[in-house]
Amino acid sequence: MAIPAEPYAFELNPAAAALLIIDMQRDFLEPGGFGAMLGNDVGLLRRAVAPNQRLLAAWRAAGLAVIHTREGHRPDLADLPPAKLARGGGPTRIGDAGPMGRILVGGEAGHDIIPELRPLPGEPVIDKPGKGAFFATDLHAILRNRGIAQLVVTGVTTEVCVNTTVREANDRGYDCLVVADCCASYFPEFHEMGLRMIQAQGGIFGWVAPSEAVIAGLPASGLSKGAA
Ligand code: C5J
Repeated sequence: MAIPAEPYAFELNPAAAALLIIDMQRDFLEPGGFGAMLGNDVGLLRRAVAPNQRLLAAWRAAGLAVIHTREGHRPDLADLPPAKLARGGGPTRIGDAGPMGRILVGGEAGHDIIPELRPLPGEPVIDKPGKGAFFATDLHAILRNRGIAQLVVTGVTTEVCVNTTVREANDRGYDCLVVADCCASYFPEFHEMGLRMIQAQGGIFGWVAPSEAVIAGLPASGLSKGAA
């Protein structure tokens, strides 16, 4: 099915496609989380919640593969590079105690995916220590083992973990379709530029489309049941 997209239509092969939802975590999206403690307006990120819910429901109804990611670190912070810990220079750091537990630490409430997009059993959750979902994770192996060649990518933030992951995926040979209204940033101008960078130069990193175009392009039901 050809999905209208920029810079040109994306040929979706449902049996070889996965929905990859990046870092829709409480620490980034909820008041009291890491993002908010850094002074960001989480309302800007929450704009992507309802579109993600609609796309996820349609994707699941079609029986296609879903993968979620979470950015975070071990409780002992052994996988946290000192440079990442120090970055920002402010008083609030990864591993510090916050209203939702230790910031960006696995097992803490803030590290979890928001309840609106809770993963179902059988949907892999990739825990990643970096911005890209391929760095220091088994995502590439999971995708290859399932015959996935196309990634429909959503999540936060557009210019950081979404863009980094799409670039990593592109270099590994995946075709990426980024869903514009299912991504968001604390900085609207970075969101716009992040999307433009992906589709520039004939789709140098991939394609961009709105969620309604993706939903309209999904098969009626159950094409690849068991693939997720
Ligand atoms: C950030 C992310 N922005 N998921 N993480 O630090 O984009």
